[in-house]
Amino acid sequence: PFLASLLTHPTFIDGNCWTTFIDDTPELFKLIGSQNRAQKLLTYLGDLAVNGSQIKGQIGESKFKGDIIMPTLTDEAGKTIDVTKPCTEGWRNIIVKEGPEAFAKAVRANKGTLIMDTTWRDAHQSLLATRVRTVDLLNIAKETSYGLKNAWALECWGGATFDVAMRFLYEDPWDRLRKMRKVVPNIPFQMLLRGANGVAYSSLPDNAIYHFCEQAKKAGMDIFRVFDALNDTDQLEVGVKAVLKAGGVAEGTVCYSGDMLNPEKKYNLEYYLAVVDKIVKMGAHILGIKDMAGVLKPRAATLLVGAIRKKYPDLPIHVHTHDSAGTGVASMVACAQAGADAVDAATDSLSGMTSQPSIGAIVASLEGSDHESGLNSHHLRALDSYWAQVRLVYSPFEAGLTGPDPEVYEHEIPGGQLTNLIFQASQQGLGAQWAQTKKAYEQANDLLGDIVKVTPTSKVVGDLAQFMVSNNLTYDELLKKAPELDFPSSVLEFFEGLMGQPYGGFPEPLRSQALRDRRKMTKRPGLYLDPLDFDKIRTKLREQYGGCSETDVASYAMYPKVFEDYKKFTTKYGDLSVLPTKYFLNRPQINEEFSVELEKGKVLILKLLAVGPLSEQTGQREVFYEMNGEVRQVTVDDQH
Ligand code: 3PY
Ligand code: ZN
Repeated sequence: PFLASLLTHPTFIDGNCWTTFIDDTPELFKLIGSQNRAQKLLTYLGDLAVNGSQIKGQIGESKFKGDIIMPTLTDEAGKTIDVTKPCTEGWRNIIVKEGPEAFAKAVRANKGTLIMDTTWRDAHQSLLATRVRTVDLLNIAKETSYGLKNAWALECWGGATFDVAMRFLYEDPWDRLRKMRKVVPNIPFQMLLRGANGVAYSSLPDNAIYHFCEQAKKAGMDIFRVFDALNDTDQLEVGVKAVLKAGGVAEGTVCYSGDMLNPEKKYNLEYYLAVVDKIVKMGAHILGIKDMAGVLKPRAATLLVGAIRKKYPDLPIHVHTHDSAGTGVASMVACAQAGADAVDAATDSLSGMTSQPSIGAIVASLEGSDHESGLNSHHLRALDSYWAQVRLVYSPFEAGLTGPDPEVYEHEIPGGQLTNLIFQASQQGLGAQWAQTKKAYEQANDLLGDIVKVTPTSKVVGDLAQFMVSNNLTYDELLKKAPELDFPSSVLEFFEGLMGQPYGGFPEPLRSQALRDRRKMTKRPGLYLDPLDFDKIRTKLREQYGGCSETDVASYAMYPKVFEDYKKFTTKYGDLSVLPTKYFLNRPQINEEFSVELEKGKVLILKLLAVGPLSEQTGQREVFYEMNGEVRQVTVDDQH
C-alpha cells in the first residue's frame, strides 16, 4: 500500500524534484517509517509464533497472561486521585531548584526516616533476573509519582539494568531513563554506579566514567550511589568525582562485609570508619552503606550507623540491604533508630529473600515512632497490587526461592548472585551440589583473602567456587596445585589488579602462582589505561548506523559488543519496547486480538491467524497475521 500511494502521489507522477518531495510530503515518509516498523514487529511476532520466546533465561511461559487491573489511588477524603498528569510534589524539587548540597541539608533536617523504593531496579534484579521491561515501569509510573511522592528516591537504573536492557531485552537503557523521567518529575531517581567500572564489570578509562555520568545526569538521573567492590577508595573516588563534575548528588558508599560483631573477622568498626573518613574527604553529599548480601545484623547496624552518626552529625546516611537471612526489616528499623536518614525497601510482592525487605513492613514498623516514613500505606498497597500481577507475568524468570537463608551469614553471597546460583543449581538438578557450592564459595573467599564481595568481585569468588566444585578441588588441593591450574579469567583479572586493590593485599603465593608471567598492577587500573577516543567512537557509529546519539556513544563505551548486538537485533526486529510483555514473552493464541502502540496515535491491531506447515525444502513456515484488518504474511525459519 505504501508503494501504491507513493507511485500515485501527484508530485511523484509529475516527476518533480525528489528532495523537495521529501520535504514537502513528510507524511508519506513517516508512513515509510511506521510501515517499516510494523513489518519488523511482525518479523518478531512471526518468530515468536513459530519458535516461542528466545529471551535468554526464560523457562516456559508466563503464569499470568490476562489484562492487568490498574490500581486507583484515593486521597484522604476518599476521592480518586486523578493521575492523568504526574504529581509534581516531592524531594526532587529541592535537587532541581537548589542543588545537591541543599538536598543533603534538607534530608538531614527531616525528622522521620525516608524510604528509597528499589522496585524498579534492585528488587527485580534480585528476584527476576533484571528482566522487568520499560513498558511495565511506565504503565505504573504516574500512579507511582503520587503514591511515593514522599520517598527519598526511586532506585530505577544502573547496576545490571544497563547491560540486561540491551543484552536480553533489546531496549535502550537511555530511552528507559528519559521516558521514566517524563512521567515521574517529582521523585528523585537514584542509580547504582560501580565506581571506576561505571556500569560495566571491570575498570574503564576515567574519561568513560566522566562521560557516562554527564549523560546520565542530562537524561534525568539525580542521585548516584557509587561503590567500589573492594572498598578501594582510589577506585571509588573516580566515580564520586565524575558525579560531582556532572552536578549529580553523590552518594559515596561503603560496602558492608563479614560480621562486625565478631572480633575475629577482618572488617571491623575501625575499618569501616576509616573508609567513611575517605568518602567524606572526597566531597560526597551522602554516605551510603551497602549491605549487598544482607549480613548487617540489627545490632551491627546500630553500632555502625550510631558510630558514623556520632562522628559526622551533618552527614546524611542512607542504608541498603537485602533480606536474604530474613532480618532486613529489623536491621532497617535499627538503622532508623541509630540515626540513618534513609533506608531501602521494595514493594511487598517483590520483596523479601534476596530482594530488599518489604516496604509495607518497614513503614508499619516505623509508624507512630520518631522515624515515620511519610509514606501512605494505602497507596503502597495499591501500587503493590499492580506489582503482584506483574510478577506473575515474569514468572518464567523466577528462581524458585522458597524462604530465607540464614546461612548467608557464613557464605556471604550477595542477593542477586545468590538467586542466580540457586537458579543454576536447580536447573542442573544439583540438590546436593548446591550445599557444596555454598561451602566452596566460602572457601574460595578465604583463598582470595576474604575480600569484599559484590559485582564484579562476587563473580570472581563464584567462578572460583564453581571451578573448585567442577574440578573436585578442596581448599588444600587448590593451594597445592595452583602453579599448574588454569584459573578462571575473572580470577586472573582480579589477581592482576584490574578490579582494584583489596584491603590487606592479595594472597601470596597464590597470586603469583596463578598469574605466572601476567602483569601485577599496584595502582588503580585507570592509571594504566589510555583515555577513550570519543571522536573515533562517534565516527565509527555514524558510519556503521547512519547516525548516533551521545548516549549511544556512552552505551558503546561501556559495552561495545553488547551495543553492536543490540543494534543488529533492532535492525531486524525494530524497537520492541512498545510490545506488551505478555506478547514479548509468550506466543499469541490463534485469533487472539491485541494492540501495539508503535508511536503516539499509531496503533496496530494484530491477530495471529495461522502458522503454516513446515517446508521440507527451506525449513521455513509462513505465518499469517491480521494487521489493522489486512492479512500480512511473514516467512520464518523453524528452529525446532
Ligand atoms: C550491582 O552492581 O548490580 C549490584 O546490584 C551490586 O549489589
Ligand atoms: Zn543490592
